[in-house]
Amino acid sequence: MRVLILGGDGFCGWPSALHLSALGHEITIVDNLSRRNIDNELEVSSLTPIRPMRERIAAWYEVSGKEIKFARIDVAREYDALLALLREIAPDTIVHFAEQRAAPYSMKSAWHKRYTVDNNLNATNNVLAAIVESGTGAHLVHLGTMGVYGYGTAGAKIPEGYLTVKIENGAGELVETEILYPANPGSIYHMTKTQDQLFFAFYAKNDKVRITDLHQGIVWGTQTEETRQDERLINRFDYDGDFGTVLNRFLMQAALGVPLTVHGTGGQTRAFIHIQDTVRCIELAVSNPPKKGDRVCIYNQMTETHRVRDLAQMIADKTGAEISNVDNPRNEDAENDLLVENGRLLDLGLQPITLAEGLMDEVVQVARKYADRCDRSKIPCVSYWSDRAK
Ligand code: NAD
Ligand code: USQ
Repeated sequence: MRVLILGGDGFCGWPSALHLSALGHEITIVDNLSRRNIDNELEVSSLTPIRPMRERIAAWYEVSGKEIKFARIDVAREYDALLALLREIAPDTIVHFAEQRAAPYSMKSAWHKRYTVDNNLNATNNVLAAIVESGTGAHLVHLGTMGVYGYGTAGAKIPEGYLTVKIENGAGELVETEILYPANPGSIYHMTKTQDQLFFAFYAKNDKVRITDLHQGIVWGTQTEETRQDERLINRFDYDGDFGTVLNRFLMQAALGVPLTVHGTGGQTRAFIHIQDTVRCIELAVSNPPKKGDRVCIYNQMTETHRVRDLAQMIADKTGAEISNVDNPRNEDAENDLLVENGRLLDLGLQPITLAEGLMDEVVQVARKYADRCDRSKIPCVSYWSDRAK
């Protein structure tokens, strides 16, 4: 298959591009390198020494004999270039990772809120409009988030996208229907993903675009089978207060011997998935497109749930790290339970990797190896959800 990977320079996009290339797909990465520029803005860099895109691609060719093409396009702003690329390549599938993905970054200031909304919503709408205008009929696979649902539960498992409800009609009868599970975003970033869902529902209905939306949990780990093959293929490792996600941050903090930064009581329960499973899920989504005219195909892409304080305790027990309960910069429930349906990817053949010592050790080893690249002043999260929290 010809596959475009939008956002293919990023943490999930790069290993996914390599994995699909290893499977024999013809890969073109599209990226505007905005994530690398945000590192410049925040004066931080990936803990791992990621190489420039051309060097990454050349290394992959040396290692695998497979070519990956690269186009530097801003998907949110350069619509004509995107359309021309779609016409030139006529992709069978487009995997869309190209959004600003950090909740704290999206809440930093009015500028960051506006940037996140402009970037993410225009990127998604541009891709959809270009699929329609180019007439390629490409299947769009999008990375959504578990955060579209919020993290609460009414006692039942959160379904994969759609909720069956009964409403009373004018004649007093109960009528059954299906709706998108009610959106409940917890940050401007998460809100853009809830709005993406409406774009997808509309384009699937109106233009019969084939769309898969993957509601992914928090990704942890760094390396995959392919990125491990050469130092120059190494994946990103974000550890800073804006882009570092909780489990990788804790593992890095343990490796450095600094206290684990648990927000509040650490009672937040979240969904997790290892990066190796992310790339496998992308493979499964790419190989199982919905039919033309189908509603949006939604999967919950997560393999396990954990409470933040339990994760911290597990790592502390293993490494002797201290736990520090810091004021929570976010507006979120101090404690929540989370029950999630995730049978659809399992039915397609996903064999989940769960939080295992070996894998956690690997992340700690990676963190130790590059510890001298860490700027400790960038560890605290200093992006606040409201003035009250300052
Ligand atoms: P990332 O920031 O590492 O990668 C995103 C890539 O997209 C970057 O290389 C960036 O330069 C590029 N990009 C952003 N806007 C663009 C634009 N307008 N035009 C072209 N390129 C653009 O993020 P990631 O962790 O790889 O996340 C990828 C996707 O997966 C995101 O949509 C994110 O919401 C979703 N996701 C990530 C996680 C996680 O834990 N990392 C969890 C759930 C969902
Ligand atoms: N947290 C801590 N200490 C830290 C960092 C975070 O206690 O040092 C807490 C946060 O307060 C939050 C939880 O850990 O309760 C998760 O935070 P996170 O930064 O790991 O995850 P989140 O902001 O939700 O965002 C990440 C990705 C995002 C993706 C989302 C999936 O950055 O792209 O969409 O995970 S999900 O959480 O399932 O919505």
